[in-house]
Amino acid sequence: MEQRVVFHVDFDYFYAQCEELRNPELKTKPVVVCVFSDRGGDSGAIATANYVARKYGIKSGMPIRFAKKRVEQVPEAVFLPTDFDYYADISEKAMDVISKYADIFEYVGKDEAYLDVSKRTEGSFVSAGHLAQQLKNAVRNSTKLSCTVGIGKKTEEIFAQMDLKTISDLKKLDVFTLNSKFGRKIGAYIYNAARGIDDDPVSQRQEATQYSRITTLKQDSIDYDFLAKDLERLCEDVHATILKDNVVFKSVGIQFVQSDLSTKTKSKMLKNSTSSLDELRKTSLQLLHESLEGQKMPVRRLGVKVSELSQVSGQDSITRYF
Ligand code: DCP
Ligand code: MG
Ligand code: MG
Repeated sequence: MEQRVVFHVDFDYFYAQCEELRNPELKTKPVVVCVFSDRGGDSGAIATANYVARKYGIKSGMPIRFAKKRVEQVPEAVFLPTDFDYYADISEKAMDVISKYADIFEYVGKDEAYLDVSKRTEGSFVSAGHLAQQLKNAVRNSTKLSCTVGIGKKTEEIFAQMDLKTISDLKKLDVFTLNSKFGRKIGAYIYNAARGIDDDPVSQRQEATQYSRITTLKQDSIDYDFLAKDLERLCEDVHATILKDNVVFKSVGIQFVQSDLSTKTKSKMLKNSTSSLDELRKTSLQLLHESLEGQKMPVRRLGVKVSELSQVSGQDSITRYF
């Protein structure tokens, strides 16, 4: 097999960096971007934080209340709500630039992509290094964003701390040690990659395979009528996307995140594919009814999902409009 060179590109502290872009004064302050839940107050979690805030131990996924505690003594710390449309705009511009540097471009998410550059670098890591630098410059010039290409600075620092210089040093470590340093996902990846096991091809992403919506309830509950109200709203939301993307679905599912944060799901396959809101609503409510039988633990978050999708082409079915 010819030498493959694949870049992993990831924007640095993405949402927080976007916030700094439109308000450069933030740069020297701890900036924390929060996903406030529908419950009001400080209920919710941290989406991300800039590196100044991370020095205080603030990180993604942390409850907002904990993060505020960490910077109690830092009056200039800034807590902002997410602005997804704005981040999506910036991401789109940057991804446009980045994709020009790839033979094959795989979009992973708003702040992440894989680029197969084997052809244009002729498998040379030296020319890949130059290409990576050009890519970073181009992204910075067009959007002012900074990004990381390759394994990244933080991983490099951990490798240095562990006195790891070569792949054969890395190979001497067992997967548990790696997991404890890098977390399970990255630990396992490094363990395999050090052994040359990573043949995942870079490929353009497929169309969506499911649509889902989830919401945090105003209060934990096992009351059918209370849950049904939110569920109907979620169905309408999902349905709007289905119409926009012109797809039909054959499977409907609902999801509970219970008060102890454990998850419960239930789904149903329909006889025929459909895009009918009525059918979506009816099936979800039936699933809700069945799921609540014998349910003891209150539900904290409620979700709905449609899958087994197909694209509608040509003539629309009459049910599409109901
Ligand atoms: N994100 C989120 N909730 C999480 C993790 C991430 O909402 N638990 C969002 C906010 C991040 C974005 O996704 O800005 C990208 O995630 P990354 O894991 O790439 O994290 P960052 O880009 O924020 O930081 P880094 O510089 O470590 O890549
Ligand atoms: Mg990132
Ligand atoms: Mg990322």
